[in-house]
Amino acid sequence: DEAANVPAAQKSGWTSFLKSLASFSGDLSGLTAPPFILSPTSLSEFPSYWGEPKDLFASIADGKTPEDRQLRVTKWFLSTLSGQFTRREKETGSEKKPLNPFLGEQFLGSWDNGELVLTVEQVSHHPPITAYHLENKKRGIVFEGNCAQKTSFSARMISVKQVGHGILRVKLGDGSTESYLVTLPKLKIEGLWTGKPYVELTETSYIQGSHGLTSTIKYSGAGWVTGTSHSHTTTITTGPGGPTLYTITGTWTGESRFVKPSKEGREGTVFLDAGEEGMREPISVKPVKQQGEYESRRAWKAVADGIRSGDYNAASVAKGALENAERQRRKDEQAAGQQFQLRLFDLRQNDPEYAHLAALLKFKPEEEDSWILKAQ
Ligand code: CLR
Repeated sequence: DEAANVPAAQKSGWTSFLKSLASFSGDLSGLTAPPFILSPTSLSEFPSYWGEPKDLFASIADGKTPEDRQLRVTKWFLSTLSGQFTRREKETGSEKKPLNPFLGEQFLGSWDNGELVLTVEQVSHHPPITAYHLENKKRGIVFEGNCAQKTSFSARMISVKQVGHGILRVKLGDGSTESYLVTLPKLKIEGLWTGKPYVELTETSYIQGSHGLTSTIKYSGAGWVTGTSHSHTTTITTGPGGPTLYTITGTWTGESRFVKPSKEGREGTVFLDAGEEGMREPISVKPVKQQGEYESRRAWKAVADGIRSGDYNAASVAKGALENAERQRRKDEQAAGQQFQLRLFDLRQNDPEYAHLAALLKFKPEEEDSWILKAQ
C-alpha cells in the first residue's frame, strides 16, 4: 500500500493533492490539502525557532575574539536547525502544512521573563514574506531578517528555496558593533508518497562575519556522502575560499565534532550536541484572551481548534471567514486609495550593511531578497 500513512477516507484527497503539486510551483500556500496533513500552527510562529537555544544565543556576547564569536554564532545557528526542520515530524509523526499568515499577522513572545524578545510580522501575503526581530537587550544581541519560500516539485519531492536572510548584530565592549550575515539552506520534502512528509536540508548556507571570517555549512542526507540523514560539514575559513581554521562534522540533530583540518588540540572534541536535553526552550506567549487582534493564535483560534479536535468543517468555515475578511480589507483599502500600513516593521530596500556583508561573501543578493528592518 503506497499511501500507508494516509487515513483511508483521505487517500483520494491525498492523491489529488500530490497531482496538483506536480503541475504547480511557486507558492504552496494556496493549495488545498487533505485534513490529516494540516497543522494548527501559522508559519508566523516559525521564527521562534531562532530563539529556542536562548543560552547559546546569549553567550555570543561572551566571545573574546572575532574567531571565538564566529564559532559561537555558528554553534547557535546549528543548534536551531533541529527545531526548525524536525520538530513537527517529531511531535506529530510528519511534517504538516502550516497556516498561511495573513498580511499584518503578528507573533509576539519571549523567553526568561522578557530577557529575550521576539517580534514577528507578516509583511507580505502574496508572496508570503515574514519579518522577525529577536533581541537580547541585556547582552546587546539582535538577530533580524525576513523569510519567504519558493517551491518547486520534481522527482517525487518538493524542493524549497528559502528566499531571505538574517543579520545578527552584537555590541562589543568597546561600543562597536560586529555583524554576521546568515544565509538559509535549501530544503527537500520527502516521504510524500507514503503520506509521511519530512524535511532534509541540501546544498550550502553561510555565515559571514563583518571581521571577514566565513562559516560554510554543507548539508547532506541519507544516501549521500556519509549516508546519515541530517548531516553537515562546516568549515570556518578566513573569508570565502580562504585557509581553513576549523572543520566540524556530524549531524544537526545530534553530535558534531571538530575534525581535520582544525586548530591544534581541537580535533576529536565535541563542538555541539544538538540533541542535548533542554538546550532548546519553546517561546512563552500570552494567553489568547490577552492577545491583540492581529496576534496569530488569537486570530486563528477557531481554525486551530477545529483542526485539533478533528472538526474540519468548523476549521474550514472559520478559515473561509478569515480569508474573506482579509480580501474585503484589501478591497476597501484599494477603494480608498490607501495601502496597507505595516505596524511593526519598516520595509527598506538596499540595506548597505547587507550589501557590505554579501560583498565579503562574494555573494550576489537576489532582487526579491529585500531587507526588512524593525521600525524604531
Ligand atoms: C519557514 C522558515 C523557518 C524554517 C522552515 C521550516 C519548515 C518549512 C518552512 C520554513 C516553510 C514552509 C514549509 C516548511 C516545511 C513544510 C512547509 C516548506 C522554511 C510546506 C509549505 C508544506 C508543504 C505541504 C506538505 C507537508 C504536504 O525558519
